[in-house]
Amino acid sequence: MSAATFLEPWQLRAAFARSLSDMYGKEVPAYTTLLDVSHEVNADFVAKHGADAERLGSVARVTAERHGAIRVGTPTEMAQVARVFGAMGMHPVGFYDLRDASSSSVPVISTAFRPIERAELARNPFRVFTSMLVTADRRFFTADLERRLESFLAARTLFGPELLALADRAEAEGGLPEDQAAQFLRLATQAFELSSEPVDQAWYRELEAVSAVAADIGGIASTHINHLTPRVLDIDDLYARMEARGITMIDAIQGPPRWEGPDVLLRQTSFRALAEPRTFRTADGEIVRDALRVRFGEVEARGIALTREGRAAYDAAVLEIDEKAAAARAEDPGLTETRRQEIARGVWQKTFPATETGLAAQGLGWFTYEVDPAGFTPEVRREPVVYEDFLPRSAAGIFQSNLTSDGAKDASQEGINRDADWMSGALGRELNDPFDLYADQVDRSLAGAAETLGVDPA
Ligand code: OOG
Ligand code: NI
Repeated sequence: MSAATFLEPWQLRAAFARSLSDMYGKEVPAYTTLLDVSHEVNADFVAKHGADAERLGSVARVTAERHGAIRVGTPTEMAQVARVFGAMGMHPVGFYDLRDASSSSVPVISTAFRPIERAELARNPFRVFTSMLVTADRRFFTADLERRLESFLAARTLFGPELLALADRAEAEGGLPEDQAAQFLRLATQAFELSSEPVDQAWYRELEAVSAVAADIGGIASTHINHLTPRVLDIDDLYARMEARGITMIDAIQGPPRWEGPDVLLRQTSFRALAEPRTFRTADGEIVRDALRVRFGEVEARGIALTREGRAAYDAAVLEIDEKAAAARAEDPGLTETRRQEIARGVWQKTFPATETGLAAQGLGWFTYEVDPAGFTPEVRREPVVYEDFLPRSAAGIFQSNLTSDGAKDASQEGINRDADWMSGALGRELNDPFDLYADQVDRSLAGAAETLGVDPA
């Protein structure tokens, strides 16, 4: 018997990412275009910048890397999805509340399922941004609508018993034999296919009037992958190339501005959701064909992970850019995106040091330390830690920029409290804190380096 007859969680994760990508490429042809352009951008960037280009990940890892986004309706569904991803060595990390993320808001809270160990990330970093509807939030849903949503959601099954049983077995036994792995992957992929079942038109439209995201989640009896996002080494280049191909991108690249210093956190952009044919059942039972714009294409560039101090500086910089842009807009209502970017760059230059050494010295970014014992005197190399997570405000921007309508939010109502503890309870699992994971990675590298050098890490 060969070793391939048993698949470990990372092999399930890698195979699932490929299977999902193949399925999504068939469903959304524009995704394939995005992959082609991403490959071109990465190849050209490496050709131009040589070894430096791969400082934040080898071109092989970056080009194969994806994140997905899915949306579910209830804590029960959330706990089930956690079991499916748990089988693949993907654990919930971080809590995102998108109900209040600046001016754009959507009625969901989210976490990301991803590998958490450095070695596991290196094997395959696939991650999935997972959102769940907050039906109890009165700013979005009346008590009556909440009740009807809850009964609709309670009556559907997103993940069948066979899939969940295989997931539990994989998690308990550290993988699955080949035939069960194949079945697990088939069922898991199927769970995220776009269903061809007719959508109840009146119900979908009623929810859509409140929030298009609520309709996408609670208006249909199944779920689907919303987008799969490739990673690029130069997102500004990608943006320009997509526009040159006639694909209209959203107005801005979300996250930090382009500037001369090191890339931090995450920069993302997307193209507007495409019209996809769907069938609806009308109130008189008639089946009609129509189209929905829900699924879009997104791309991202990842930078250095920031410490808590670095993140606080980032959050303050984002607010300052908002204020400055608002003031500039008050003087000139036609403020261009280019001008806004200039404002952002100005704020960046005074917030962040222009070098990795500066980021490390000021304790703003995370770095690991490896000892290269090859030389006569061992050399300690500093390596940046890549940001593996998401940004709530960018996420809200990505959600919102692709919606056809703003929906209706009743600001006179009180929201309902949802936090990381609540999410952890819903998942029935520990919710990892991203800062703790980065700190742990750094501590381990320091301990390893100290051991190699034979010194006390303190
Ligand atoms: C998720 C939007 C957020 C990201 O990369 O920040 C997101 C969604 O549309 O379901 O994917
Ligand atoms: Ni995304």
